Order: sequence, then C-alpha cells, then structure tokens
Amino acid sequence: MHAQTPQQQPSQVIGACPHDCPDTCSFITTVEEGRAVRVQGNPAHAHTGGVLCAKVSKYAERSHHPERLLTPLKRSGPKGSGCFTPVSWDEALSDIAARLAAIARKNPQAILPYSYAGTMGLVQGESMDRRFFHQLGASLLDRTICSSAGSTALSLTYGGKFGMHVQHFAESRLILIWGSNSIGSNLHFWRHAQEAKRQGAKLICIDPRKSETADKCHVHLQLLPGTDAALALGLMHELIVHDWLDHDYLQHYTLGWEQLRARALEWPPERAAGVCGLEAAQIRALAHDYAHMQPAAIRLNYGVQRTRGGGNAVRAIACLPALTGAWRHRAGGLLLSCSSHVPAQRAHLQMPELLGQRRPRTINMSTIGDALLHAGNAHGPEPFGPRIEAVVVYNSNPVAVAPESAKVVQGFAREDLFTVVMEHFMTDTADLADYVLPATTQLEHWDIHGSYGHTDVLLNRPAIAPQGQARSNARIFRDLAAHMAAHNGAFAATHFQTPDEQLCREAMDASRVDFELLLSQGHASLDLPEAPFAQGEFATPSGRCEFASSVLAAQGQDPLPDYLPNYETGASDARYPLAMISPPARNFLNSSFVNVQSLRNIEGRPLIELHPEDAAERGVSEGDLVRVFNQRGSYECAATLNGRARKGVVNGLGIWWRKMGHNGTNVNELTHQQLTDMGNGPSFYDCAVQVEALVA
Ligand SMILES: Nc1nc2c(c(=O)[nH]1)N[C@H]1C(S)=C(S)[C@@H](COP(=O)(O)OP(=O)(O)OC[C@H]3O[C@@H](n4cnc5c(=O)[nH]c(N)nc54)[C@H](O)[C@@H]3O)O[C@H]1N2
Ligand SMILES: Nc1nc2c(c(=O)[nH]1)N[C@H]1C(S)=C(S)[C@@H](COP(=O)(O)OP(=O)(O)OC[C@H]3O[C@@H](n4cnc5c(=O)[nH]c(N)nc54)[C@H](O)[C@@H]3O)O[C@H]1N2
Ligand code: SF4
Ligand SMILES: [Mo]
Repeated sequence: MHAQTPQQQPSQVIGACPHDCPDTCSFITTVEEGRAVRVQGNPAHAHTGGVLCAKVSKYAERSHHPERLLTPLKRSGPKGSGCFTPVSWDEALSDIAARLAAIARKNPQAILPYSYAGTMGLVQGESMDRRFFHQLGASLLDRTICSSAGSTALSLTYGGKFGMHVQHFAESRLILIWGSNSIGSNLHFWRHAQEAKRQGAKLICIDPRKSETADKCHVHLQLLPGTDAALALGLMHELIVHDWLDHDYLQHYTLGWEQLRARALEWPPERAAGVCGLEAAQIRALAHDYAHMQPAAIRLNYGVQRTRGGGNAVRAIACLPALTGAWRHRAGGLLLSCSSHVPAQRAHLQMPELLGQRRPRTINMSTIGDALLHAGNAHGPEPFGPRIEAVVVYNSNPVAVAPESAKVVQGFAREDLFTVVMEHFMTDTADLADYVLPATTQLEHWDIHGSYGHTDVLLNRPAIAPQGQARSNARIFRDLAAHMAAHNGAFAATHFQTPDEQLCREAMDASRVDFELLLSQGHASLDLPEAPFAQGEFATPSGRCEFASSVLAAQGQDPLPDYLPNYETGASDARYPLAMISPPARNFLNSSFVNVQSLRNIEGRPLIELHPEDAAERGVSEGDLVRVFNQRGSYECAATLNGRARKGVVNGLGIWWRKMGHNGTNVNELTHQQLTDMGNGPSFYDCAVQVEALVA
C-alpha cells in the first residue's frame, strides 16, 4: 500500500440536497482522491435522520456521470440536429454577451430568463442571475410551474406559506394525507406519519391514484381529479350540521364565518359525493373522524392544485382546521408549505433596484409554448410586447416539463431564437440550444437553502472540484457580466463580482441565522413558535384566518372558496373519455435523474396505469404498448393494470425525457396551457385523453 498525501485522505463534507423536494436533507459526501464516492444522509440533522431517498443516494453517480457536460458547446448544425462543437468559455461568453447586447439595444424585453428549481439554493437559483437580468432590463419570468395556485391560496387564507412543524405530525391522532404521495415525494414527513401510526393514529389518504402511500394508510378516498373543493365543502357541511365546531376559535380568529357557513350548507355529502365519485358515507365517516380524533393534522401537497380549481381547493381545505380549532394543538392544523418562515434576503440577493425606472413585462413560464410562438406586438388589446428573441435557460428543462410540449418544442426550435442553456446534461432543452454551458452540481459549489417542508436552514459546501470546465450558475452570470461590461459599463459594478461563498453569507437575515453555526455543522434551526396559529395571529390583512378573503373581494372575485369543475373531464368531450393525471415517478425528480441508469432501471419504461375495465374495453392487456392521445398530441408508452388507477382515470407517471420516450414524446405532449383559478399556474392534472392499443 502506498502512502497517501493529505489531499488523498478520504474526507467527508457536509452539504444540502438541492432538489425541489419538501425534505431539504442534509447530506454528507465522502470524497476519495478527488472523487465523490458516496452521498449519505446526515445523522446529526434530526429531520434527515441519516436517510436519503433512493434518488439522491445516487447523487455521486449523477455527478460523475460519463455524459456530464464538461465544456461549453456551440451549435454547429441546424437547430435540434445535435451537432455541437466545443468552444472555450471566453469565446462562448464573448459571443453570448455580444448577441444579448445587440438585442438589448433594440429592446431588452426581447430577452427572457427561464429558470426553476433544478436547484433550490438561494445562490445558484436566485441571486447573481437576477442581478444580471435586472440590470439588462430583460422580461421578468413568473415562476408558476409548480406551486403558484396553492401558494397563492394558502397566502390568501393564512397570510403566507406557514403551517405545522413537520415533526409534530408524529403526535397527531389523525393524519389526512391529501394530494401527496409522501412515500415517493416527502419521505421524511412519512417517517413522522409512520411514528404516529405506531402510536395508534389513523392515516387517511385522499388521492385519485392508489399510490404507494395509499397502500399504507388505513383509509383511501379515491376521488376524481380536481374535486377536492367539493369534498372539503361536504366535510364542512357535516361539521356544521353536527355542530362539531370550535365556536370560540371561529369567533376570535376567523373572518367570514357566516358566509362560509352558508356556502358549505349548499354541500350535503350526497352532492359532494356525486361530484367526487365517492360514497356519501365515506364523506360522513371522514367528517366524524376529523372532528373526533384530535389532534387532527392535514399534510396537503401540491398534487391537489394542478387543476383549474386548484387554488379554490387549497383555500377550502385550509379552512378546515379553523372550523374545529385543530390549530390549538401543535400536532393539529395543516402543512402545505412553510417557506415563508425562511429569512431569506431576496431583495439583497436579487437587486430589483437595478431595473431603475424600467418596468419590464412578465412572461408566465407555464405558457412558454405560446409565449415563444407569439409574433409579438406592442399595441394590441392585450399587449404582449416584443417577440422573444433570446432565452437563457438554467435550473430547468422546459421542453420536457412545460405543458403542451408540441408548442414548446416548436418555440425552442425557432431558427431565429437565440437560446443559451446552462446544464449538467444534454437534456431535451439543451438539444435545441445555440450554446450549452456546463454547470456544476451541488457537490461542486457553495449554496444555502431554506426549506418548504421543515424549518431549518442548510449550508452546502463544495465537496469536489468542478468537473471538467463546469462553472457554478452564479459564476457564469458573474463572468457573463464581465463580458457584458464591454457593451454596457453598468455591468462593471462590484455587485456583479460577489463570490458564491460571500453570497451565501449575505443570503439570510444574520439576526435569525448564525452563519458560523452553518459553517461548523451544516444546519441551523429557526426559532419559531410551536403551534403557529394556536392564538390566531394569522398574517392576513385582518389578522384572522380569512374564509372570506378581503384580497379576493377587492379584486371583484368570489371571496369564498368554491368548487370549480375541471376544464377537461372524461365527460366533457366524448372523443377523450378518460381523465389523465401525471404525478411524479418515485425514482425521478421531475425530469432529473431520468438519465441515471440505476434509477431508470427501477422505473423501467414510460408507462400509464389503466383501470382493468378501461383496459378491457380497449383490448389492452398488461404491458401492452398503447397510444395515449387527445387533440394536442400523442404519447406512446406501456400500459400497466396494476390496480392503482381508478376507473375513468389514467395515471401517466413521471416526466421522462422526450428523447427516451417510445415515440420521442412524453406525457406533456397531452397537457394544455390553461391556467389555474389563482396564481396563474399550470393545470397538468386537468387533462382528458383517449387510449388505444398500439398495433405493432
Ligand atoms: N420522488 C419524487 N419526489 C418529488 C418529486 C418528484 O418528481 N419525484 N417532485 C418534487 C416536486 S417538484 C414537488 S412540487 C413536490 C410535491 O409534488 P406533488 O405533486 O405534490 O407530488 P406527490 O406527493 O407525488 O403528489 C401528488 C399526488 O397527488 C395526486 N393527485 C393528482 N391529482 C389530484 C387531485 O386532483 N386531488 C388529489 N387529492 N390528489 C391528486 C397524485 O395522484 C399524487 O399521488 O414533490 C417533490 N418530490
Ligand atoms: N405533466 C407534468 N408536468 C410537470 C409536473 C407534473 O407533475 N406533471 N410537475 C411540475 C413541477 S411540480 C415542477 S416543479 C416542474 C419542474 O421542472 P424543472 O424545474 O424544469 O425540473 P427538472 O425537470 O428537475 O429540471 C431541472 C434541470 O435543472 C438542472 N440543474 C440542476 N441543478 C442545476 C444547477 O446548479 N445549474 C444548472 N444550470 N442546472 C441545474 C438539472 O440538470 C435539470 O435538467 O415540472 C412540472 N411539470
Ligand atoms: S430529494 Fe428530498 S428526500 Fe431525497 S435527498 Fe433530496 S431532500 Fe431528501
Ligand atoms: Mo414542483
């Protein structure tokens, strides 16, 4: 055995999982000879409890993947031909700066940033990038693709994204797991739910799919997609007629009770059951449990808000714990997101003041297909402004994840569109770029993270050197600013030079988060009350839980939650009689990890789950290839009759890369760009299709 130099000693570095997942785990990377050999859960971080999900356990495999992008690439053939030539950073950045500067001279709003939560880090996700685009005066992006309906609804009701502490679910007597496949997408919450179950709690899953989580709950209410508001109103009806109410809580801490009462009384369980495709007795039983098994907690997740009425559904469900006073106990109440607790210094990181007097238009990321295809106008009845001439994509893979892919692809395929994609891999979006810039992974850069599923703050230290010539997002924007300075002196300012580690130091309110503690142990807990709304203290304008929203009323909208039917149901168009939802695959994270072989082996191949009767009507047997289609497009995949689909509903799992699909498409070939009732979000799970056997 040869002697090791100090650098060759295995070392362990504390980091944070960057993914868009409510768990925000603390992880430890073991490094040997400059390579990450293992990524494991940090046992010292209570929420992580030493456990990572299967996906991120493969993070070393992902980071050292043989197909990692290691040099800047410049397109050398027609768009989408896959022909790229390696170029130096200097050449790439000079050319990109010149192209963007030329567009900006005409109208900077023709430039659009496109990013989401490929990393949730404040530094690599929303700092130098925003400074850069603010200085440029580029179009703003409304980042709606995941959670905006639910977030808006929660904020209207509670005044922000606040909720129960996740660890207190372990003490609940009843847990409603509503629109969440927790085992797949919120594993560390599930550990607390399991603990509660061991202590005798009852677990009830509310989900159109018989998910892995539904399998483990005592009761599964398999309602039709997009009918949750009707269910919540039916529950309220029962709470009211039996007087299972906390009148003191209602009187002191809520707004609009009399109005909500009148609305809920329009929803006897029979009516709600008819809408939801459930039995009235199931709704009665749920209401009885909810009133009598206290403390009662609701783990709501974003799966519930991806239909036309998703915002109203979240508002209706969010009212429930105020009716029964469940909030009085720390193990009662609701958790959708608690991200408003994070003391992030966003204005400091993003510097919107760099816009000066300019007020650029905002483009909704959920309708990127339509936006890219818009010819542009400045003066129409609905002014769109200039045609989009350049897009800079980072932390996102819109060609795979955005709805109505045919239009998204057509948009990104425009020969006259200048597209820069910063990525780890050659994704479907990178395939259509003019420049592809290699980005570092979480193992290679600094970052700092809040969470939307717990109330700790985490620091991520780099464990290994950047692979190849990869650079962090923040560094790429710093370097691009330096090249832009040749065209516009404002980019020479020192706020375009702040290093990543310094941005981490400045990202959080220092009076709330001790950075030295983060440096030493990687995580720090926020000091917060045990039960957020035990004594009211909602962050709404009225200080109350707003059943009737003063904000909605001021906008001339219905101030109360209501049931809004889906845009598309299996009944709305005879040609497309099946409702399709497309929830996450357990071993992928949106479209990330699809290219990690060990995880793809577990998922197998693109598939839909079909009810055996729907399959029989179409002559489809287990494992057959099928064509799922509607007026927007067609997606070929395998069908499974595994018992997880309800009759009339198809489950298209996961966001496969299009190029790995059977006919080069994925499930978003079928989804549409109509928006949710609140927050301008996408309605991915509000989609009607037909299925037919594919004749080979
Ligand atoms: N393994 C894995 N984990 C993930 C992700 C992933 O892709 N894979 N994605 C991450 C992201 S981006 C997010 S936003 C979060 C949360 O993402 P969510 O979308 O909340 O993810 P899930 O918890 O899988 O839950 C969605 C569940 O809602 C159900 N559902 C669909 N339509 C309806 C409906 O109308 N009503 C009700 N009640 N339920 C419905 C689906 O069947 C599914 O079981 O998860 C994150 N975690
Ligand atoms: N049909 C259907 N569509 C959906 C959903 C659904 O349930 N059904 N879910 C929706 C939801 S909830 C969400 S959140 C969106 C998610 O959509 P996206 O935010 O686009 O998420 P990902 O598909 O994971 O793509 C993230 C990309 O960022 C890259 N990335 C990661 N870290 C970095 C980094 O540090 N730098 C750079 N430059 N790149 C990085 C990854 O390699 C990956 O390709 O998809 C939505 N689309
Ligand atoms: S994806 Fe979620 S569960 Fe998996 S390691 Fe990251 S934070 Fe933890
Ligand atoms: Mo998401």
